[in-house]
Amino acid sequence: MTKQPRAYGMNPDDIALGLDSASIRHDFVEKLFFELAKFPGVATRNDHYLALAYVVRDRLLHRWVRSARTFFEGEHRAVIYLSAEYLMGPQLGHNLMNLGIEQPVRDAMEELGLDLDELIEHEEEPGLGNGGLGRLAACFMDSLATLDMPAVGHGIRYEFGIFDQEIRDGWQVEKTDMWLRPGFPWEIRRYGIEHVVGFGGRTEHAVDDKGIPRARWIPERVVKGVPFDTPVLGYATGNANFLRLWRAEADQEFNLDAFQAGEYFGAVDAKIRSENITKILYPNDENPAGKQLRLEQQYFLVTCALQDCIRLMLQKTTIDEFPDKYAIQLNDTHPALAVTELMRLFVDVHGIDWDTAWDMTQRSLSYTNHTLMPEALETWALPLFSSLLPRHTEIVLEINRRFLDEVRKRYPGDEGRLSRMSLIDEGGEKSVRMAHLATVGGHAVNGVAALHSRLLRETVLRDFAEMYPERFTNVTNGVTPRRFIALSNPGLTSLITDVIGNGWLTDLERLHEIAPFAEDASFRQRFRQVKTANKERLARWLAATHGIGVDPSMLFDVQCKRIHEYKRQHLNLLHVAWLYDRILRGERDDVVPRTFLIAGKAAPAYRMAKLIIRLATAIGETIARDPLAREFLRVVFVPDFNVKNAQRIYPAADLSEQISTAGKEASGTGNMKLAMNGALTIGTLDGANVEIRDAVGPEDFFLFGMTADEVTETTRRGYDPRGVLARDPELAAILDQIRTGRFSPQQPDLFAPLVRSLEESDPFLVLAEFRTYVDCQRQVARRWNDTDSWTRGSIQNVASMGRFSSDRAIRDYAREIWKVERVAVETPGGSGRS
Ligand code: F58
Repeated sequence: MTKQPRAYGMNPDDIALGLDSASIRHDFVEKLFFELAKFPGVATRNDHYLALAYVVRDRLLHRWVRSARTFFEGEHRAVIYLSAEYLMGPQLGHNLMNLGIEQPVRDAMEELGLDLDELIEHEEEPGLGNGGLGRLAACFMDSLATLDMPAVGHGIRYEFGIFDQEIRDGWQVEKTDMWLRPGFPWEIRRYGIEHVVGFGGRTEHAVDDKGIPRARWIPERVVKGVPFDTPVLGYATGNANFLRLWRAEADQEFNLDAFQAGEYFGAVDAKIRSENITKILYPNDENPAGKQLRLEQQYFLVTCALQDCIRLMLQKTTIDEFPDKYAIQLNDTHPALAVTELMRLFVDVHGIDWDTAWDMTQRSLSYTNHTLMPEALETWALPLFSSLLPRHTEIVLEINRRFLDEVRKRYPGDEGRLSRMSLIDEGGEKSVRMAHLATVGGHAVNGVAALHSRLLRETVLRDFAEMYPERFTNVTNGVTPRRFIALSNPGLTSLITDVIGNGWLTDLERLHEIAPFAEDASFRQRFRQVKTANKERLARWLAATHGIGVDPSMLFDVQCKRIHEYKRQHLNLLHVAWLYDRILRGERDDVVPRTFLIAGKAAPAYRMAKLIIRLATAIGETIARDPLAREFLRVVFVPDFNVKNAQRIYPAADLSEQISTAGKEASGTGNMKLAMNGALTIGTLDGANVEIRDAVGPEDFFLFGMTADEVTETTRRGYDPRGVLARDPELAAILDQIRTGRFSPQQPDLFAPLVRSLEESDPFLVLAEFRTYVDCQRQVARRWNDTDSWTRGSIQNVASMGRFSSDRAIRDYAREIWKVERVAVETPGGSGRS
């Protein structure tokens, strides 16, 4: 036990920090000087931002320390969220909101001649994720904290997050994300904690003094994992959780042997190799990269997180209580190695017998699936897996042997089922099926929307759902209304509060109370004013940062998400090309002035996605040059879609494009964020769209396209896009125009590969659904012309979004899967709940 000073004669609660503007101003100047060695006059905007962030961080530490103490001292089960990605978004504005100190801080800055909004704007976000999955993890962290549930999110502190996207000559260009360069003031490195992570090497098997067989893993190399914690404040509560991100470091700064032998560079090499593990986030959204470094990242995350859980609990209790202490959620299969790692820690390190360890592992873990697309399901080639993780390979094979025995007992003689269910895929090169491992190794599996969970049970995990039906559940995704309404759309927030009072941000079903106001003309007018102001704000930003001019009186038709063929941005673009053609031909009935805003990143190696971006920019340029068409149409590709930019776009949207091929989008969460901000959706019956439509009502949702079952049936029957083109000469003509350079006169064959892919295979039924989509867009235009009716629909959308709060999703997980409860954190001046 290290010697502790006698509580330093005081309690942390005694260190009071003023929340008034004078104290904030004083501390700000002090931080500028003592932390940054700057003083007003020579300080840069970044210095000002950092100084303010430190001032704010000081003011949230009490909550953090108090929450940590409450959880540590109590007998509670905590949630451990394991995710390879978190897209937290900018922190400053969010923390000010949650601390409730925005006004005094604004005043303090003003008194110093600074503008708080500029400092908030200055902050770069940590882009430690690709898209929906990473942002979901961040929304869940927000809700866990707000619902006072003890939780730690474990992840990877990538030095370089998702690339920044620039558009040059109409093409996507990737720029390295340097989020740590200006300094990330929110995190605190925990110097006392580090865990050793082994890779490669061999195993040894021996019998110990008690006659029990024991395995020993002798890794070939080891690295260290060190944690950095970022606080996650709850809203309207004194609770604060944290995100613990792990960075890899060399185990010894220099390998001494190599150094002494004069191999200076060899020694440095080893250091660099270790640190590479957490260098960079893989930028693929649906297709797993399959690279050794990626597997190293996954194991690194899992072992650091699990060793850390064990370290903490052993300070108070014994290892057998692990499942009572922790509910561990696997965010997709990226942390699925937790199954084998827990078994290794229990059996090899803590000497627990296999059966007990297996029971403990299963009771602790549960798994969320986020995709049905076969190519997106993770597998690892067995040779790679076993060379990197020899002991885990033995464990997987043993789990598999026992599991297949069970299958054999249940379904005697069913060889087909055995090979389908095996954790090892033996068709071709052997590989480990991570989704099977995660399903077998836990007690719950969930999909992320009702349709997706059903398809999961009926398709990719069908045999498992048959054998373990009680394991399968649905938890429909949700998003946090604090970031995606309160922070992004202050105008809407105060309008709602004006009519229904406070409290709805933590009880989102209460949004229903605004529904009756749809019939109130003056409310409708105020509601429209908010939307217009948001559109103007976006327009100002587009003009100032990208030199793009848009007209806020037009309908803002928005599709923002990763670029992927299944999401069908090209279907959207075909509609634009069709509108353009009609305008040129003078057929303008049912055409309303629209600005199409498209945003999203393409995986750097995904050629078709990059070509879709190029098509969007090409159509945009062509229309902008055409004096007639530009009166009716604009296409704007908004560069660098990330959380920060999303917060500008969602509040300004009139129409939300959710047009994936049914059965392909697991849930979608942008669909929820847009509807919460009053956009009407045009969409297919895919993912959570189904539930959004149920909530909103069919009148206020523009539905088109096949059901997931019809899509399956169409493909099964042998879909031929050429048949569609033969029946629809207008569509064929539009494809011809794109193919022959209408939008790329300098390079007429630029889009030939895209058109060819649609004509020859069209795996996502773009052509098959073109006509029904265009017809549905005509209804959109007609509805837009009736401003009052549109506004009613828009209000109805906001009013119906209560279910899609991530608070509801977290309550579902807590009740159905984790069995955790709210733990009130005592705050000196009351509960903190308002
Ligand atoms: C997304 N998946 C789903 N994966 O596509 C979306 O429907 C769903 O709403 C969301 O998860 C949340 O459940 C997704 O974003 C990734 O980004 C992975 C990153 C790592 C490689 C594999 C894909």
